[in-house]
Amino acid sequence: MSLTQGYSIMFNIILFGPPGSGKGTQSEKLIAKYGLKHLSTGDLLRSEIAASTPLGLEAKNFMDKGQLVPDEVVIGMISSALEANPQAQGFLFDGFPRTEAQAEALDKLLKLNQTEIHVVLALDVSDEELVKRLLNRGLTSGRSDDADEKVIRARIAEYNLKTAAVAAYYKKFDKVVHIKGEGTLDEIFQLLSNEVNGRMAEKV
Ligand code: B4P
Repeated sequence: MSLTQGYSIMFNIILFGPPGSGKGTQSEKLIAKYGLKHLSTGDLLRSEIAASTPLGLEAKNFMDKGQLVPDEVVIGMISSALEANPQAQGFLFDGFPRTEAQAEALDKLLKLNQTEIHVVLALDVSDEELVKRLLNRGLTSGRSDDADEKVIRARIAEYNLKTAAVAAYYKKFDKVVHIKGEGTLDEIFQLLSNEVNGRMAEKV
């Protein structure tokens, strides 16, 4: 693969936060503004489930219980997605990495292509607001993991147990910026855009 063609202008973002913090929602706006390739492991897994592939059937068992899908499955998916997009100007990683092992694997994959993560935007939202948003989405999304408060709380617990460590990992490299994830969509998008603009300007 050759991601290196776009290296000089490449900008890679991780949009980070607990389930329901607005990652998917804000990703749509960020990719439209900055022309990045959106890679959402949640979306990729749901496509596999919809197509009833063996990978999807395995993943569904974990997702329905609010648990993370095994690292090797999602790392393989991201590796293939990177290879499939050699012309990308940069990537927006949404919902990935979710464990320290995934973060280390992503760093290695990007390094192989002479690029790196430039900023980790971490959305902060209270647990009660997360539960409220996801139950609300569950009314229309048809997602089994949004339908039951017990599963939603299991997802939040899984985040605290395994995923919060990813922010600590990137803090060592001074890449994490915390953003208040409560407010209107436009207010939050403005805060995110200000950070991206600042980091992009530093890079030039
Ligand atoms: P994901 O698909 O990543 O989804 P998510 O965390 O549930 O939601 P997201 O954060 O994107 O939702 P948003 O707030 O935008 O993961 C699903 C599952 O897949 C995981 O539990 C896991 O099992 C598996 N998985 C995925 N990636 C994995 C990985 N790397 N490793 C292992 N397993 C993995 O939206 C939530 C709701 O809030 C929406 O209805 C939205 O409209 C609303 N909302 C957003 N912003 C708002 C605001 N400012 N105010 C009010 N409401 C708002």
